[in-house]
Amino acid sequence: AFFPEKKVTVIKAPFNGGQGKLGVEQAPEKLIENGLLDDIKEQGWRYEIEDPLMGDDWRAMRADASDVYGNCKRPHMVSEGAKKVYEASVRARENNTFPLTVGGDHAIGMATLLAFVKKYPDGGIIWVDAHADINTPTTTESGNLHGCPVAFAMGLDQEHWPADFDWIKQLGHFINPKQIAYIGLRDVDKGERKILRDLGITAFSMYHVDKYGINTVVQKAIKAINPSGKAPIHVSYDVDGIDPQYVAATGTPVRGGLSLREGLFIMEELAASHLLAGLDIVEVNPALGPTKTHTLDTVNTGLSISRCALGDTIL
Ligand code: NNH
Ligand code: MN
Ligand code: MN
Ligand code: MN
Repeated sequence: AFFPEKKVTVIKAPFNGGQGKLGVEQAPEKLIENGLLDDIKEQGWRYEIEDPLMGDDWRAMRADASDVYGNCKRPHMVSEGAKKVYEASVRARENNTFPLTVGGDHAIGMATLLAFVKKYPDGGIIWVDAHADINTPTTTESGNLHGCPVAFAMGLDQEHWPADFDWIKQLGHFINPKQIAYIGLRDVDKGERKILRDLGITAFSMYHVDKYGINTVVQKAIKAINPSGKAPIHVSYDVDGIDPQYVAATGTPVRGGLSLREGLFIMEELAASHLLAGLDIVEVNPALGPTKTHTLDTVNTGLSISRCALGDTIL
């Protein structure tokens, strides 16, 4: 077992610099308010909390209009936030606790992935998302760095990185295109499609979920990233992978997504495999629900993802 002590490190990442909409930074508190920590305890895990972004003036950083590099918006802010989440994530890995990182926007995914492969160079990664988040500073159309974390973690297009990201180059490791698989894609930019094709990255779009069913898709994804069947698996879960009918309170909803059950099945199956070794839950934005009910549904979906990850099957 990867976590003999059954201890979770909840890494709060109330970060919003990777995209344009305020409110996503409220998610860690909202999830905790609605029972995240009680759930963890009830499922037989102990926990500790890390709050690596505490104490910095993120509002001032966000307001700094000079923080632009080419197309990229707020590279300094994103780099600072990601570095702090990376360090907290490395500490959790060193202590062999289960890192549950709660965003915030998905820019912090570069941090959790890099900490994961530092500990487990041959680990597998599943990225659940409507989007591929593999834009580079060159391909990004929006300039939002939450659309780029996989490219940074893979070391793509380094010649065009803002200098703020030198710390990633200096780590001396990146993730390998063979060690990641996507589930849930349905809004992939042109430049991203080319990268996915050129690098031969395993990607299951909603078309594949419809065609094969979610069970087969999860089995295929596990096999692709973990041919030995023994490697640990980290999941970076953007809640917008699930359909907006269940997850309306998120910054870039895309229709035609995973059903709530399909979205939870992914985590149930990985928990049952005993290979799951870390989870990010990102892009819950409590400020964006059209009604309070929508916001609560979204928060509850985040909580369900966490419970499925840490639990065994019901029977
Ligand atoms: N691909 C778009 C971009 O790079 C959208 C990214 N938005 C996300 N990603 N929510 O998960 O801006
Ligand atoms: Mn997304
Ligand atoms: Mn994402
Ligand atoms: Mn079991």
